[in-house]
Amino acid sequence: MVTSSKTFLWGAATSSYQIEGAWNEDGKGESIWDRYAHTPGRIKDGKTGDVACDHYHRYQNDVALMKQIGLDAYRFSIAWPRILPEGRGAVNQRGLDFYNRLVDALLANGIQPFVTLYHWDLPQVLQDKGGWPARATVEAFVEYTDVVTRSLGDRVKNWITHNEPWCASVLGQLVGVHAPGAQDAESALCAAHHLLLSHGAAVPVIRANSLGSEVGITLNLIPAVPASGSTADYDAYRQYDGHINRWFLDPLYGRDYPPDLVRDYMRKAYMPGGELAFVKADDYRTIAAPCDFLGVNYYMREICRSQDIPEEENQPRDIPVPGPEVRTDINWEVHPDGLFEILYRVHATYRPRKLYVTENGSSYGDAPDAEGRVRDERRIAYLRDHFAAAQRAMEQGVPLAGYFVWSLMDNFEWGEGFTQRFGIIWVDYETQERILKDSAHWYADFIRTTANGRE
Ligand code: GCO
Repeated sequence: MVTSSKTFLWGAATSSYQIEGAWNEDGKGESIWDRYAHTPGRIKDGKTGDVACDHYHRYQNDVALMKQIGLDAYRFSIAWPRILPEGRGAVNQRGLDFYNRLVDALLANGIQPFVTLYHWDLPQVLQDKGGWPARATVEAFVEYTDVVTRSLGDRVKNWITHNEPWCASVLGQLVGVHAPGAQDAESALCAAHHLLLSHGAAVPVIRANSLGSEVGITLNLIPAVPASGSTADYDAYRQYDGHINRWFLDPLYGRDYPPDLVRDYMRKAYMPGGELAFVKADDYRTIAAPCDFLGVNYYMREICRSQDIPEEENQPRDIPVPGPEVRTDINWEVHPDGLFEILYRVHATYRPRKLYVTENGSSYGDAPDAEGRVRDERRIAYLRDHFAAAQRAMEQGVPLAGYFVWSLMDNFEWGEGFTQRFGIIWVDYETQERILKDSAHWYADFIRTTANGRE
């Protein structure tokens, strides 16, 4: 498998709360993830991101490891409460300084920074004023974006406004398994709308402050299939696909919210104040601001089975339940074809100018052996097969421009704490020692030889 384009970027991704630590240093304010992780019972292993990978203090060493792997690009996120501890207003220069140093270190090593502005660590003070369900948070995000892009915009040329607004709204406000841990469908829909709106409102600010830069948003997209040809399973599929994919893709590409889902949500009384009452004049136009790329995070497919009728009346089941042998340690099915499917579908339906796989990777717990080597063959196979699926999509005309492996290093996996290891670099959380896993060596070789024909 050879990716022919000379400009294709091979990278790795992380996010601020998952790796930085230094949760209350140098003037940083509290984030909703600090508050959530500090609340007993929220995180599986009872741990927090207070220290995590201590990347805040070890970034130079981490950039050197990226260089050793030969990464073209590195995707990371900025912790809003480091920059604006009060959410708005006074700027904390020491917070900006950290990201300036990081960006300079990356550029000095020939690594392009891809900056995510929001990977879920909202300042707690803004949560106290209503968080994403409150429309005022949109303005706050635009202010924060302005501060960050004025400071870094001369050197950072790739900006991602939001990471996975579905997770930030649905997991955070409806299911309650992410910060802030609310369980309220009405506020989840408002939060989703304000995340999208703040994306669109931020786009022109980024363009003005960071000349010649490219701007996009990252969605977690899940290709779904009905488990059978039954009408009930098709409807389960329609709802799932609508809820995860179309609810976000449609408005970003100028289509308003999908009417079938609006009907479902009205029926379930999820619409605060009546049908789409949270959508104000011009919101759709703002959300659909033309972007340069779409970031796709791909981890799994979903096989949709209706819960509405008894199993015995809903047969045959055409797609079997995938067995444990094809699952990673977090119990997600390994299904590389799904990456091809979702990239192709997004390209065919929405025509983004350019796409990046902004995250793809696997959780496998392989630990260092007696020689200190981490033999994570399953991760190598996972990456090889997903790279091949992306390659097939490109052969079908999908304008894919880069691929970011999740993750550069093992880190704090949200509600799972440190129980899941997604990294191509092993992290010993006691000593902060890093070890390049076999997958990192394989990736380094791949980038040097196969990819881009660089040798
Ligand atoms: C997400 C986030 C990452 C996760 C990764 C593995 O997709 O949920 O962007 O922060 O760690 O996806 O779950």
